[in-house]
Amino acid sequence: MGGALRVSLKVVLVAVFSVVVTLGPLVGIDMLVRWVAIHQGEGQLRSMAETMVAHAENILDGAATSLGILGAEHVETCSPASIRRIGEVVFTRANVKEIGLVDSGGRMLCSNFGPALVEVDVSRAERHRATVLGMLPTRLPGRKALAMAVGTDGSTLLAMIEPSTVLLELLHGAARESCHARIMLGDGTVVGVSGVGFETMQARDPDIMELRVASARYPVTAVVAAPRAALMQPFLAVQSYGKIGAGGLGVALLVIIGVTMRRRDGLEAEIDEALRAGEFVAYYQPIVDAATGRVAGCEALIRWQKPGGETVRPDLFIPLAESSGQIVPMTGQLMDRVQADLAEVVRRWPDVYVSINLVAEHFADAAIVGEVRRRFGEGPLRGRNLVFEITERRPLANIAAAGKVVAQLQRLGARVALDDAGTGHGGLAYIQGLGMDIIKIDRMFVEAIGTGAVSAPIVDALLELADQLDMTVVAEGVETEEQFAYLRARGARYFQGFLFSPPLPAAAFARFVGAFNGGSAEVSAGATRRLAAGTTRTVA
Ligand code: G
Ligand code: G
Ligand code: MN
Repeated sequence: MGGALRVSLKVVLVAVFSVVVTLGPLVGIDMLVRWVAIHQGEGQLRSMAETMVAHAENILDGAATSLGILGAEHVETCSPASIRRIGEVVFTRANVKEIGLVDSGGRMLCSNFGPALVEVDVSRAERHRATVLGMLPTRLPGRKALAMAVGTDGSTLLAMIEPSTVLLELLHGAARESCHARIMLGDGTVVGVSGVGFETMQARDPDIMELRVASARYPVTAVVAAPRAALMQPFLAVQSYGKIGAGGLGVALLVIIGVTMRRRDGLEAEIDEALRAGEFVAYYQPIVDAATGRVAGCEALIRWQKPGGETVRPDLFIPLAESSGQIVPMTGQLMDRVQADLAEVVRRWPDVYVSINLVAEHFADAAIVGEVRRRFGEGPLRGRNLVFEITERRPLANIAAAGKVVAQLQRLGARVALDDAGTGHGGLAYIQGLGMDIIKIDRMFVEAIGTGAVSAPIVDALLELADQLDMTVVAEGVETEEQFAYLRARGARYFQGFLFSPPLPAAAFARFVGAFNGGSAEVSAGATRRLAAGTTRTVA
């Protein structure tokens, strides 16, 4: 039941994860493009409104200047001379159409056009500090002007400005049909509009962005508004390409993750199946003793023997088995095999040992000690026929705990070897903290022998170290006579490598031992000759 629960939880997690992986980039790119478009649009609207306000201030400044000129000249009656003078000043200013004299009640009395014809009441206009602004009627029926007075105390001068000139036209092309801009007074009175009316625009699409910029000097505000959809318009292409890209990316990610997980899951399940079917077998690579010319032992190397006859090498499944924890039952089966495969060999040659690879997980607790005792307590293989290898390629979580496991294995008569010595960082710490018996020099360093260099300093250093610590050395990956001679000359005694033999199936290994250690006549003549030659060379 717990298993079923775990499976369905996994399915849910995978589903959620898939949705996130596929939709994540899509939503992300959409939000990003929208964000850029909105910010860019907002910036555009703001700069339009600022420009419009600056323009309106400019026009109002011009009118104020004209009023200032007349005020300085004390033009404050409706005399023919005053009216002529007003006419001259109006003529020089493009946007100001009329300047009139207003009485203390706020009514226009006369202007450059003569006596006032319509009732223009400044008190209906808006007062802002010293400035009065308002949309007031003109002498043309139905036409209003932006009226401006400065400092009205008592009778004063009033400038009538053509409102269309206050509004700077900034909407062009398609924007004229979809956007809205206006200049208005502080009380909301509209001076001029460009583009479509605000209500019209809002009726079409209520999702609108609006920006207002108010003048600091006059009661004038510019309003610019646009539908958000119109702001997105220039980004639609970017957005759709982005969506296609992001969608593709999401799907590709999902496929990659899916394939990897399936392959992993698949391989994990396959390994389970193979464990049940007993498809993991051991090959044995001889380790020879150059001092005696005999086989001292071997390393058990796991192979996956598939029913079809195919043999899979450990690099393809050991790493996964390690991370999935399957390495523990796998090593258990390997130990069962070893006991069965080598029983006969050990009966005839009781000193032959087998080296078994363990991983960090085995050294985390004492379970492995029980497993070894159970399998090797009765014989024929016993503790003294065993070596356990721990690689320094991958770190041990807890050296102190591992040291206890090592000590317990040693109490059963087994020895412990540092595998791949020199390739990792932990080597010396392992030797010191774990109390190892054997150093296996990695084939990487053995390979360096005789490739032009006169000496192989790491090999020399490892041999020296082993000598000082009274540890046994096994040289791995010995392939050439030259390597063998070099190592022999420096006191190495035990050798493993293709020069002597590749890993062999159990029966072939048994014959190999027979050939070297006496008994069988079936001899690997080459290997014997090589070993003998190496021995004599150093003895001589
Ligand atoms: O034999 P071969 O060169 O294919 O081995 C490749 C690697 O697999 C070697 O590093 C060897 O140590 C590792 N290996 C082989 N058999 C076992 C095993 O039974 N257990 C573990 N943990 N590693 C093994
Ligand atoms: O990492 P470990 O020492 O457990 O791995 C030993 C592996 O090295 C064996 O699986 C074997 O296939 C491989 N091997 C053994 N002898 C030689 C050799 O002489 N040359 C090469 N290239 N590989 C070897
Ligand atoms: Mn090994």
